[in-house]
Amino acid sequence: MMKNTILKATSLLTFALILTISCAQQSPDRAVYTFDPLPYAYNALERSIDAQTMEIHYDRHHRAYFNNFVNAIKDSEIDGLSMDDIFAQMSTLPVGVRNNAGGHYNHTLFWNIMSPKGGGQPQGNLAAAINETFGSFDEFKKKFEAAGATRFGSGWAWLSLDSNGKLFISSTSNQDNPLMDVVDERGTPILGLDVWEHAYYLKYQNKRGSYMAAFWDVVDWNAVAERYESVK
Ligand code: MN3
Repeated sequence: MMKNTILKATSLLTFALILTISCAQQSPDRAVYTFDPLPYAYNALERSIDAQTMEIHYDRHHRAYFNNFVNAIKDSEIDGLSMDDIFAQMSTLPVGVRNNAGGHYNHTLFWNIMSPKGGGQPQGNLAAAINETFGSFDEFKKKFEAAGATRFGSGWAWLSLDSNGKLFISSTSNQDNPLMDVVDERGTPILGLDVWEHAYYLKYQNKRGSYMAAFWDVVDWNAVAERYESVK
């Protein structure tokens, strides 16, 4: 009788332990990956980026990166981690994850730092930090455009904050970004420009410089400043 009770108690305890472990593995704040709607119409940035390019870029290129990313990590150990945590261990992951995780994150950032109400100049703390780091807004733009122009082949130009909260400009190849542990200059990007030919070829053909110059007319400096304040 006594033995039976102990056995019952033991199996109840084992059951409770298994339940606890399986609950812990499915953490309630598990990150969810989403392919968010474009925050404006395809033709909203027409003065710099034509509607057909926007549609193909968002609905085909970005959507493919997103789908491939989700499929590549499905049921793996990193499924559910935040993008930041995935980028921090990029060097240990397959190249397919690197390209598609980067492709998804980079494009999401890109859409959200542009707006039909964009253009002009940054204000406040961000403007002060840009002036202090690069000398002036015009000098900053020159250096940023140079980073995009000298990126051979496909990649991105970035304005990021390093771990000391200091601004820096860099460029990365393919779909890499400054959050990845595989890049030389690491930080948190607050502004990014896609310099892949698919981002500009229909309107600008091979004139990457003209595309980069036109980009400033649609940069949403309020959105960039918000990112700056939240990272700083
Ligand atoms: Mn792209």
